[in-house]
Amino acid sequence: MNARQILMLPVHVLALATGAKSFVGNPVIGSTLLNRLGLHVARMVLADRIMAFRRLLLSALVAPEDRQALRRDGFILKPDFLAPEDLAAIEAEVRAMNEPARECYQGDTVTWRVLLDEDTLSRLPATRKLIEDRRYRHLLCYVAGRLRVPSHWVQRIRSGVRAGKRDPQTNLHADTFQPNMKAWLFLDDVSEDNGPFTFVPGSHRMTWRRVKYAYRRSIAEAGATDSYSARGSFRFEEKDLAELGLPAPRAFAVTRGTLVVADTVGLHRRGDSRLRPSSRLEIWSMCRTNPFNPLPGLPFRFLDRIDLALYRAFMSYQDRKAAKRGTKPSWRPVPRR
Ligand SMILES: O=C(O)CCC(=O)C(=O)O
Ligand SMILES: [Fe+2]
Repeated sequence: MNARQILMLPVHVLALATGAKSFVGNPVIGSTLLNRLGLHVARMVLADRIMAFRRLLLSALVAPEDRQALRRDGFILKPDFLAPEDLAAIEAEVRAMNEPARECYQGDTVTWRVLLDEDTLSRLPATRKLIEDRRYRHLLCYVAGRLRVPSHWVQRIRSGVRAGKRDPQTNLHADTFQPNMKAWLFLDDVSEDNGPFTFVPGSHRMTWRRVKYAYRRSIAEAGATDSYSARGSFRFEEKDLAELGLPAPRAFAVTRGTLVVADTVGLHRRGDSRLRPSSRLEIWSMCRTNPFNPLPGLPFRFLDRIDLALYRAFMSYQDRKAAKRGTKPSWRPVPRR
């Protein structure tokens, strides 16, 4: 530990009570000694049990078969989630819209996002109808274990559009140690050829094998492997699946209008795209809460605005930090056309 890390020690210790996950950013989380004593796996198992409790509290939000699907597979799959005319209306307005966006470059892939806040949704009535649809909200809330899911984006992923290494999202990984929610409502048909979302069914479960595997990785992790794993999103090899007793990954080759709501503590990746360039357009949502809070929060929708204002402030702070360094932030602003 250096002097700065010692001064910051109280903050690093407090961060244990949050979703902080970086083995290199936090010397307590990355401590080989503490992880030998079970720190990482203890946080993982506790977060798993707390999410199970929160989902239990919210079980009335969804149908029994949806609860079963999430428990069994780690995702809920809803083909033809929308009526054809609603889907067509969303597509038309999203393809035509001209909103401020942000772009992230990862390897040869560009991810483009428009945040669906109040202001933007006021110009996108069909999309707003989806975001306010109770059936949609309830599915997302249940998987997130939270009474509110404020963050939605229009997202376009284009692969093979710039010189660069392989898209890092195509490596099999778990986003973090804690159960959480991500959702994709696809506005393009997705085939094996344009980078389908790919998930290992059942891999979200904290089985004894997963715990043993995570224990071993947590001891080795502070700086030992790739930078994503070291920052707390473990990358997996296909051969690890046998050790974990898991089946082969399933690629979601789906038609437009399919909704997938998944717990990305499970193992997943973006499939390779054989089409060069390829493009995938979707309404994308995510929700990651404090993993150790046993309660699902408050249902008041006006709080969404506060969450989104904080999010925008955080992004502007990243912009200023990058400007000071003379670099670009990882999510670069893309102004209106
Ligand atoms: O876009 C995808 O198919 C998956 C990307 C991913 O790993 C994620 O969003 O966590
Ligand atoms: Fe991921």
